[in-house]
Amino acid sequence: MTEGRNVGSPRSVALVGPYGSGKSTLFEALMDAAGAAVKRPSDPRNRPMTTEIRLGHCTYLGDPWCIIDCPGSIEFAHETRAALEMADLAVVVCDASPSHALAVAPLLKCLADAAIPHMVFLNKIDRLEEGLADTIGALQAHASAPMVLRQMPIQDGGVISGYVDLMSERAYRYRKGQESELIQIPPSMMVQEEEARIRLVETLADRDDALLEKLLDDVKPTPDELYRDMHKDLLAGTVIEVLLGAAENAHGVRRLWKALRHDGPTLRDTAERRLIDAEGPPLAQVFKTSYAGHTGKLSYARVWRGTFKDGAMLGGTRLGGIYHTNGTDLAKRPEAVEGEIVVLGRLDGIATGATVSTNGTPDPLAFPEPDPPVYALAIATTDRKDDVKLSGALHRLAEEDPSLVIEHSQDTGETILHGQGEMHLLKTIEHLSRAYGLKVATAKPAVAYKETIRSSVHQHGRLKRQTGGHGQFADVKIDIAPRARGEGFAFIDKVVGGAVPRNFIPAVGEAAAEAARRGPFGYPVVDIAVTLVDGGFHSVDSSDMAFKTATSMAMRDGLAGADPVLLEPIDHVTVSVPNDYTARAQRLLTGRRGQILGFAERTGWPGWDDVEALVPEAELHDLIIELRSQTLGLGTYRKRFDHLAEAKGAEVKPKAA
Ligand SMILES: Nc1nc2c(ncn2[C@@H]2O[C@H](COP(=O)(O)OP(=O)(O)OP(=O)(O)O)[C@@H](O)[C@H]2O)c(=O)[nH]1
Ligand SMILES: [Mg+2]
Repeated sequence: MTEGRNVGSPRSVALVGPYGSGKSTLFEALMDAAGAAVKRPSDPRNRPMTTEIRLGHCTYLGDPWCIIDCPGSIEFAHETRAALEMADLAVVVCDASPSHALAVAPLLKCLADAAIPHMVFLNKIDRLEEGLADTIGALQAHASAPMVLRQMPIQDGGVISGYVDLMSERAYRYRKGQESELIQIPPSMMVQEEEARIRLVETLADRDDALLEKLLDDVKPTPDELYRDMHKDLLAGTVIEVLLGAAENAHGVRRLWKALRHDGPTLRDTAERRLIDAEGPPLAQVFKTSYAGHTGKLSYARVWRGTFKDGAMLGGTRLGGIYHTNGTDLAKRPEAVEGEIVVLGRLDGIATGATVSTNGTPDPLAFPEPDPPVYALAIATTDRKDDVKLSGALHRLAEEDPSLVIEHSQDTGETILHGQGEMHLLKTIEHLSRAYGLKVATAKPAVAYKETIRSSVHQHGRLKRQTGGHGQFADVKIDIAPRARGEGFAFIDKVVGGAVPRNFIPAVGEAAAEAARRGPFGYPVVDIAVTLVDGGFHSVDSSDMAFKTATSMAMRDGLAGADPVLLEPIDHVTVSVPNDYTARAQRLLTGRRGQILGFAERTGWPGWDDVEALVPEAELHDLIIELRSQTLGLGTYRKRFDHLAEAKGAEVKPKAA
């Protein structure tokens, strides 16, 4: 058996997988096995959900590693996606029960699409009730490559007490929190073991002619040959290696460590995959930004090439500190070497995703875009004095979290946070309070209603005021008419014979447009044409002001009499769900006044459907919450504004003046 390939540079592994599958527990078990100190939750049975990545620097059998514990919740998926971009390998941690397989599907697809090498760790086998073959079968349905179970469980009175490693053909008995004990393969398992091993070798031989020849000649390949193949297949994504264990008891953790060492890609493999030249000036890429009290801006980065020393100039910015971190504490380092994941201090002006070098500004490297937001809240400071502070804090928040979008709505005047779900925004608001001392009130964002008119009117507006010496006089006659939806506001001047002198006409146009900003229901009036047809003036008492006032009066009375109606925004919504849930998604949309346009297979997603519908925006606020709760958290949607439609029904209330 080889003692691992000579890899030198630190390697990085991201622990990913569905929410609650045991990634953080496994992270701690891996760190323990490597003899590295790690902070544990006060009550391991009641672990908090992971919402931010956690780095674990350690050495295993002489090799340096950085393990990244990633959030599993879809609401923090961008944090995970960014970490994956830096990793040599992803370990997909999932519950070993077959009923959890569907929850892993989007992640397996994401890893295959992004060509990120990955293996699977089936966790919680201590309470597995079904056969593992069912789990592999269920997972295989969502995988892009054949899955091979590398370990065969040893059953003992209904529990899994150990395993046979099919590549080295060694058997181990689990010992809680300790290294497993090497044992003889139970004689009763010999036949089964041989069959399982042949299946594994056959899968590997599909991509290796030399191995296939051996198989045909009945020559037993050496473990080294198998390791080599597994490494190659893992790198190419042509086989998905499956390991098993129980993180909580540290079962299967050392086996996983060895698989990482033997089969996992090296920094060079990853650099090649990401098209990064081996030769060239030092190069690092930032994948996370955070602000921490007195330390200031911190940029999490992986060094793709060369070495960075503290104080170096990176494209005009002086590097102010290099650290390792476990999420809470920072440990200062003199330098960051090739392959390392580090935290770089005070890289002002350098954004998440950017590349840095000691030699000018390097070419950018690919970096994932966050998913469009699906949930929004309007926020306001509880103390108006904090408004300026809030705007600064929001600016930083957006820098720290690319999956957060901050909008100052022109239509409603609200400040709106758009994010990935309720928990995401809750965490954001908590962060505002903790890091910036800002208390904000939240509300469902107001819908940007509009209004229009359904009939034409002719309206006369006349201002005649005599106060002391100088008076005010203006007279306008306007036609207000509806225009087709989407045509907007128009002002037309049809005055003949100087009834309203040229120089006052712009004032009439401005006042008409101004009056249309707030119609009889309190919302902006759209799709109307205002035509000035006639009027009158006084050579002394007429002014721009007088004409504006007369026009406003005419508009106010005219709009009220022109059969006004509220318009509500209707969005084109595409809901994506596994096709078991298609009917449910349709019901959910019709229950929200949605008009179903149809459904079709989601492009590139076998087994998923896209349901298209037109849905009033007023009904979309908590759509994601209900959708997720009805689809094991898998359903998602995107939307775009489609049109304004006359609002019918009691759900639309006129805006208070
Ligand atoms: N029975 C059993 N429970 C486990 C095992 N590993 C983890 N758990 C439990 O599963 C729950 C979730 O564990 P975490 O490690 O927080 O899961 P996670 O994947 O990090 O969760 P998120 O980060 O929120 O996605 C906890 O209650 C753990 O105690 C295991 O091997 N066996
Ligand atoms: Mg976790």
